[in-house]
Amino acid sequence: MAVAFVLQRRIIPGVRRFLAILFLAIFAPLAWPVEPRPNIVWIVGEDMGPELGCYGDAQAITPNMDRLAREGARFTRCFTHAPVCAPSRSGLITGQYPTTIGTHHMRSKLIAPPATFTSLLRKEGYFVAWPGKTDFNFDVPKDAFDSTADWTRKLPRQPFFAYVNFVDSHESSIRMMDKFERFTANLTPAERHDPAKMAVPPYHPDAPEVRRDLANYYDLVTAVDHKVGEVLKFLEAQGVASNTVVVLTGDHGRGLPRSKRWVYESGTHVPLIVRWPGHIKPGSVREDLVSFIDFAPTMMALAGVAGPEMKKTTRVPGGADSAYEFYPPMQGVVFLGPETQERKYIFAARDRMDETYDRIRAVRSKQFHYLRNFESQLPYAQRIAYMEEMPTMQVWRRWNVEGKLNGAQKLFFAPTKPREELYDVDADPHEIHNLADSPKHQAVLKELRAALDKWIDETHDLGAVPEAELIKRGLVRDVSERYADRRKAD
Ligand SMILES: [Ca+2]
Repeated sequence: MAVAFVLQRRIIPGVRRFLAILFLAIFAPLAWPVEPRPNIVWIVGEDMGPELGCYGDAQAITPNMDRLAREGARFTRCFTHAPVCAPSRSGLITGQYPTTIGTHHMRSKLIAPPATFTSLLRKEGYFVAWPGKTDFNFDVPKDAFDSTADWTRKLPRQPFFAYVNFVDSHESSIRMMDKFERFTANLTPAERHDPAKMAVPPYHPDAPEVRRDLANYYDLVTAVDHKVGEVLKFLEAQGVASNTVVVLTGDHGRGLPRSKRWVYESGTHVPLIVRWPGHIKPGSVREDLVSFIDFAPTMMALAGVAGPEMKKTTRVPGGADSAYEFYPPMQGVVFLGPETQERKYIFAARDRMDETYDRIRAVRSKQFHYLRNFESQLPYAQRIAYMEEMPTMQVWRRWNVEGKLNGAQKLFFAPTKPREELYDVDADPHEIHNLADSPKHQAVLKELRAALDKWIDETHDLGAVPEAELIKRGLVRDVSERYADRRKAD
């Protein structure tokens, strides 16, 4: 009796418990499915603005990107915080303004960068694949990526974050015929743009060179579109499209003068399309403001890391002797999922471009764009050797000398800049009618002026600190040698 009692009370329940645990281990995932964390894919068109069919651009031939917009959300007001490659990417990957961390000059070299969001994703178990461009204004930290191999041929293990950057549409391909021909080799005659039919922005001269540059740019965007189609097909063929968030954007506006390198709409406005099956309604349109600075915290939120996690500070090596003992936390807000926060303004900055110094700051609300020229004594049209190679820039200068430019086209060659610029971007999308002195717009001018002052203060904008001082403080390396020849050439 005693043995039977022990069996019944101790051993049998033990076996039952074991069997019950075994049953749960085998069948629980089937009975209560837990949704796996999504894969994330970023597709970036180099120097690609929102000149896409889905953005209402009748000149564009972009069927794959248009389809992606029909299957996801199209964001109408997404902007980079910096209208040029490296400062733009440094903010994308750190979630911090280049003007805060010291990557605001194009180019420069930050000595002790803050954590990249990709390294944080890796800590959360994500596999990070980042083939191609790593133009961050700092050396790639060892913990940033798992792989730099081409993941579009062999899918990484899940969950993954995978990046792809199509350089086809970079400004150099507009003017370098060997590159242009290579990237557009697969375009059909019907996909090629006729220069005679291109719409020329009112600030550029209507010259054959400008029309040719524009047509080439649109051809290159179509070439990017082909590659976007291949990536989407690959995700579908691999059976992961339904659990993959696809984010499509550019790195800043198109590579033409007064677009790339300028904080106007033409330089900062970028496409943003996000497809997230089951979470984003197909064909939806988001009209709220989104900044590139929001991308890093949003990716962390997609990976299931709560917003407050991202608000922790990251210690910087160097301690009290370096410019900052602590880097500030990620500065953006989340724009996808339940933690979404709507922002009131986006901010953008332009500092030294290659060998040429300037300092401009901008703040934009949904309707108005305010620019402050800290170096108003300098003209817009300072020479930047790399930009001077573009046929549009050359003919623009030539027509200026020849007295062939009209009012809007001449603005770029004014000997000085106004201290402030204000544009109603709904009424004046090309930003050629400065409203800073308009009596009717003084309230909005004051509002945006104050918003910019607050941002400069709160984000510890380093723009006022001379680069030599940043070098002395040990924040960045001296890269001036790189541009010495160009200065001499001028
Ligand atoms: Ca770029």
